[in-house]
Amino acid sequence: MSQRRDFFRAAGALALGATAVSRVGAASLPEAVVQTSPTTQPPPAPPNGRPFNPVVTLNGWSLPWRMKDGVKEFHLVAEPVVRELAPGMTARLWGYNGSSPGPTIEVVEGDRVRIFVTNKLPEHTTAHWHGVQLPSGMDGVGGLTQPHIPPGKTFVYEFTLQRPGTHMYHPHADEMVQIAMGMMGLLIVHPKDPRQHRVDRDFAFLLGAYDIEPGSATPRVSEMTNFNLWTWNSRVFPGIDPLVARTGDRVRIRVGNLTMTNHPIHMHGPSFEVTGTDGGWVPKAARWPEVTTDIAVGQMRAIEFDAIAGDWSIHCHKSHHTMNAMGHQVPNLIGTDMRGLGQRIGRLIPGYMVMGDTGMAGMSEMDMELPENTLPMMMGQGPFGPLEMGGMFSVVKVRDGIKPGDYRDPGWYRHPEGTVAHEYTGEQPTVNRAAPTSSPSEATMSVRKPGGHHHEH
Ligand SMILES: [Cu+2]
Repeated sequence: MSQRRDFFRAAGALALGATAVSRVGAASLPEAVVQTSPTTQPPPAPPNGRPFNPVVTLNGWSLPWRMKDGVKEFHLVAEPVVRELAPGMTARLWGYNGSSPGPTIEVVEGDRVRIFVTNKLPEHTTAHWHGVQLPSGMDGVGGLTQPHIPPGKTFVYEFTLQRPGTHMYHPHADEMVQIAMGMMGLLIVHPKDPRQHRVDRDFAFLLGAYDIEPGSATPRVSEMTNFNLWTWNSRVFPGIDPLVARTGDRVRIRVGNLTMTNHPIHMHGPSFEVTGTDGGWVPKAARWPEVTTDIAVGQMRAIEFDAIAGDWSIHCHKSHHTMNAMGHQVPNLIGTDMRGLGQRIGRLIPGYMVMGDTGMAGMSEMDMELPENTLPMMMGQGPFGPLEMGGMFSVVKVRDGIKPGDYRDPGWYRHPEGTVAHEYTGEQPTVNRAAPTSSPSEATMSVRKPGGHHHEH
């Protein structure tokens, strides 16, 4: 509290003239670093303070700090941002320091932090430190533990990180609007001993959901269930960077969920273990192997695995969450003859799309006219054809010989000779099958009386 008073007293001294300058300088706000690029920025090793192994925020970045008298000072600015969700679509969101999600804050167990939060939004906000043990008055719940931060004002949060773990920050003020607009970020507390919980690659991202009408750019914040864009760090596939690792690396992926529904995150290839939650690290004896972990609303899961060479899909297993904006209200027309129907409806309702009569796979190959600023429902091109994915999907790309610290996309996996599924070109079997039937009773009949469906004319 005394630091906070000093801060405001010093800030107030700004008008007093030259003699006050040195005091103001000492108490000035740390620089608010801004980053608008959606490209993954692997952070450098910490320049000061306790050593730690930084995380790699997928399509994101970590916030630099200023060390002052042994306290790490960060400056978050809550503000409107423009975020590219994937090439071809940008969204008008709210975030921090130029991006949604905001930058990752990385600290070490035992660190004292002072986090300045400046509000450049049109309405009041707060910053809540999700899962962090701190004095109640630093918990950031507007109205309950502090007054809201009015537009144009800066508040200071100061506390000591008592245990290592993966946490999130988000407003606890008009949450329905502010979280739906993209206000969230990661807060990683590294262990005091960097050898503890050590991995070779440590990725982190937050699950998000938006409802953006095709052709518009601002989310509809009143939406409760019917979201149409499912994001990782406010990106959708193919805008989500791959998670790159070297064969044999121990890899951790930390995933936090700030959407309004659960997401079963599934990874192909090696099995993994859940090693951490918002509450801390899972004791070794309590871990079990998994290939899917369900992440409920407000939860965080850290998973770990030993990387095996290949291109391994990682995605939400709710199939509507691996699609982009056009996935709603499409009637199921499998088995329907709809030749020309799409064009005819399209003349009446521009941008209308009908589901294919054999499924939807054909959609990703169609060159359709879309409204401005939206994405095809399924997209992405792989080495063998269209990937037919969107939303919460990426690829864990594991290769031999990738250097530590190298996170660049290594391209598609070169499969060893003879290890790719391929067309069967041998002899075809000559089995006589019963003709397809349309109801169980007919099927029963055809079994009883083979050839009974043969009609003579
Ligand atoms: Cu999902």
